[in-house]
Amino acid sequence: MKMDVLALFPEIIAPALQTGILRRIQDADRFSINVYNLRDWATDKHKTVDDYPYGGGAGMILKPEPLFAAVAALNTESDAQIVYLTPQGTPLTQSLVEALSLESHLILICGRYKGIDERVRQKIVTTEISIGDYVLSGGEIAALVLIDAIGRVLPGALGDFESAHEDSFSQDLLDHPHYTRPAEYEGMKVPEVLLSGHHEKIKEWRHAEAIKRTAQRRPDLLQNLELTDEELALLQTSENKSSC
Ligand code: 9D3
Repeated sequence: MKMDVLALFPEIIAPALQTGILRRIQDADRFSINVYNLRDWATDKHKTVDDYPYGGGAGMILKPEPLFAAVAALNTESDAQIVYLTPQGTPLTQSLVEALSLESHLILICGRYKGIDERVRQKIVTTEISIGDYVLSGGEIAALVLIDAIGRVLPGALGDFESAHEDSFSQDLLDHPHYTRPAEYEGMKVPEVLLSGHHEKIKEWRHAEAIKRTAQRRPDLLQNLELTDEELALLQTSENKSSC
């Protein structure tokens, strides 16, 4: 996967690329990413990248020329998906992350101010993505979210332990509770089953906790799943409806 990022504040993005999984997959040549300052494609002596909106109103708009020039310079094979991060985009999901991770070349455009000139969207943007219904001050942090999510699903990103650990159904559920030593902390005990060494029982307990927690906090996630009778029975007991 090759990725190019166009931003007015590249310094928000660059340091995060030198940490953890993102650093590892770049070192392993699984992922090649470069972050560019859109100002590098401004043509006047003041390096202007924005201008006033036609029709008036507050806020500035990113000019078309630097964006067209930057994408032309970076999309040399003409095979890149051009992704614009915008509150008006398709909400980001794990399946969209997985689909994008199969692309060979992504060019991310991070907006600032009121956004970009509409003609850039019409002519060169192929995909518009939002990371959720809240207001950020620009696209850089949204791009970082997308980069991080894509990076960790690329081949070789997760160690054997991490990838083997995920069993088939746990992917669509919230996590079960986790504990580490000590077995008792200030009177709070780790559930007995986890200390038992009984792997089948532990697996069942974790699955049950994941189902209950998902029902409690994110019932919308269960709508898409076909629950077994045993799983449905877990959700009937009244204690799950109030506590947790
Ligand atoms: C308050 C101004 N908004 C009027 C409807 C427009 C607006 C423009 C630009 C709001 C935020 C932004 C900057 N945000 C992004 O560039 C952005 C974003 C976001 O704010 N939320 C979720 N996903 C994304 S992706 C890019």
